[in-house]
Amino acid sequence: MSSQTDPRELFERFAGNPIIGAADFPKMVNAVFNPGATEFEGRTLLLLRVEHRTGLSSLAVATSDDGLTGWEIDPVKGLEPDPDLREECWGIEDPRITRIDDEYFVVYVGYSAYGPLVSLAKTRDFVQWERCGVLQAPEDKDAAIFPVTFDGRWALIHRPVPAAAGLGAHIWLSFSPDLHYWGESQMLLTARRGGWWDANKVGLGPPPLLTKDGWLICYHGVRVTASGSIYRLGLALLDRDDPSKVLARGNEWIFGPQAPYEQSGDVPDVVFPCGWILRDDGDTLHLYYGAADSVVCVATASLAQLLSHLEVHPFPTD
Ligand code: M1P
Repeated sequence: MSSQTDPRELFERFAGNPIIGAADFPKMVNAVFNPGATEFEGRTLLLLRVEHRTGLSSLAVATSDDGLTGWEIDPVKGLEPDPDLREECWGIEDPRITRIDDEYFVVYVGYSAYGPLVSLAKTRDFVQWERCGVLQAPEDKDAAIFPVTFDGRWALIHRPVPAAAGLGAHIWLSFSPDLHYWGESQMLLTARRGGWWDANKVGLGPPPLLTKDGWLICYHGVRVTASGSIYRLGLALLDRDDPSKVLARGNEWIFGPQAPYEQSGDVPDVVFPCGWILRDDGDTLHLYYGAADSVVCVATASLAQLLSHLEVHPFPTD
């Protein structure tokens, strides 16, 4: 079985991809993709976006001992949209999990009748959930909180979309004293312009990862072409103590749709990660992503190599 990976790439696709698909569910569903990821009770836990045959999504849980094989869909754990909440009347999508001690802070997209928005729910067991409400009004998505506070303020990365066309969709940073009231909003990473691979639209992938060099960010950039959009991934680095300072940003994408399961599906040419896990050796990074808005996949990289890549790829001005 080929891993479909160019040996010069930083990420190596798992040869057993896709690791989870619609056929793994006892009930008929349309697609499974864009998983959040964490470690839970000694296993790898993925919080999967399950798109039902209504078109609306909910979140389900799958676990594995090694994070690669033997995935088991949990019949009980997960999060359903609350039918009484207008903020998620069209489903819930694309969860990012931040673990703080024994609590899991899940920032997800609520698909409201007024557009996609950013909501938070907390859990300790993925069965009982405490909904904490809307963090950012529509249109906003691709969000996650940092696992630490900065001068007593929580920090949220998110991606609002301006109402006016042509202004681009950029990654922002906001702060909160209490996870409820958000402000001090500022631009963090702009979508580039013109011919760049990440021109016009970018969005956060997994939650930021603290490394020896600062917070590592993986984001998606969207290139619009004559035959549709291409979703690829890039890297940036933020200051450890002040995440509003961008220390580095790669010029080149570091992962893009190449395998057949990424190039064809409900939305072709999409790789869309919402979770990653740094393994116990401190270097092996497992990136969990949705492929073509249809299936769940994993790719592996060396954290040291990702950081070296950022060292030799200067932050461009434009
Ligand atoms: O279809 C690709 C992705 O499109 C949207 O992402 P974004 O708004 O960041 O471009 C989301 O609907 C996402 O779920 C989807 O995978």
